[in-house]
Amino acid sequence: MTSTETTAENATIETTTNTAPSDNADNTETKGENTSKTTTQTRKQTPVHKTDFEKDVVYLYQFVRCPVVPSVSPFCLKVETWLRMTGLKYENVDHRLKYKSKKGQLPFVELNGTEIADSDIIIGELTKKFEKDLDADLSVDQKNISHAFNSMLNNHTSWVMRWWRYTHPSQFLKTAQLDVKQVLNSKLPKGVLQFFFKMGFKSNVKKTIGHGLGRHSNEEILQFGKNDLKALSEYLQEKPFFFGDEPHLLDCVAFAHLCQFYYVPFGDMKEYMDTECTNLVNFLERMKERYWQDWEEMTKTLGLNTHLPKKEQKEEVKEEEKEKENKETEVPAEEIDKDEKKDVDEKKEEKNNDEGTEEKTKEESEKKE
Ligand SMILES: N[C@@H](CCC(=O)N[C@@H](CS)C(=O)NCC(=O)O)C(=O)O
Repeated sequence: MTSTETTAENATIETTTNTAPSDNADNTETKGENTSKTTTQTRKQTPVHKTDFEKDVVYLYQFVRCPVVPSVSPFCLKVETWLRMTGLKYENVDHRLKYKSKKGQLPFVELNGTEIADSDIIIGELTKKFEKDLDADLSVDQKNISHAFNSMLNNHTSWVMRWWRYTHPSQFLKTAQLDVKQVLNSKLPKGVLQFFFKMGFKSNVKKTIGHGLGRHSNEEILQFGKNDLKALSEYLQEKPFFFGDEPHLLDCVAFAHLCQFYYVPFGDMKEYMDTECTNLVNFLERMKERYWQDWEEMTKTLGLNTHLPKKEQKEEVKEEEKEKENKETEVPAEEIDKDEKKDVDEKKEEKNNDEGTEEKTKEESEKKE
């Protein structure tokens, strides 16, 4: 999911993000100890959003929570799972989709006044800085297998899921039980926001065509996804984790992506996992038990920091209450279904004429701007 995809107020977001000047890490290294006065003075110069940071605490910027999975972004879920696996101290920043990284995406983190963007780069940098290599005990062969599976998950498997979400935005909203007002952090009526959300998602269909995956038939794409699941399932066998009794980086990455297939199901993916890859389903449960004990609480309250002691969550709860007060008219389910039918018809059109699609989506995003 992207900020471009999810926000009707994208222009504001771009502006907010881009006002931060370029890297100034040395300058900010000591700001954690600053008084609030100094913090205010330096805010304009700092390249980070969190100016009153605590030294060596990782501040994670990601999407809002969702009632069926902690994040509908596998990349955000990957970073947060990794932070939990390594036991590093971290906090989610409740930025209400205001920020993207300087590379234009989520997730990103801030550490000691410096931004680190991209899930793989975040994990790589934090691994070095805190000496938390989850794969330290793996053989060279195992590391290469891990690399190959990770690349598959990040660059192929995830596109199957993206393709489905982009081509079925209303169904995605319904399955993920997302409250579009909360996701977009807007007071506009829900119907208007759903419209923007759908347009944003649909404008991304062209990305799947650019990737190559989106050029295939629905059946072929779903089969590609199943082939990836099967490969993972056959490699996992009856082991608790991919490389034996203890989890490694691949377990983290696989968990983040498989959650999207199983808990925000699309096509017949969930049924496929339940019948053909039951070991993957058990693996998800195992990971949840070990690292996501607050899963129920977080998906119910949508709290970003349920891993922190209750006192530290207080401010966030207040924000959520304010948000609830702002809730407005719901769009009836039938409306969503009607829209979805339209989506499917439009998808058929898109498939028949790639160039036409690209023109159309370009016009849509121009209109949005
Ligand atoms: N390679 C990036 C991928 C992250 C990514 O695709 N993030 C999406 C959300 S799931 C995003 O923010 N996209 C914004 C965009 O592409 O404009 C990573 O591993 O962090």
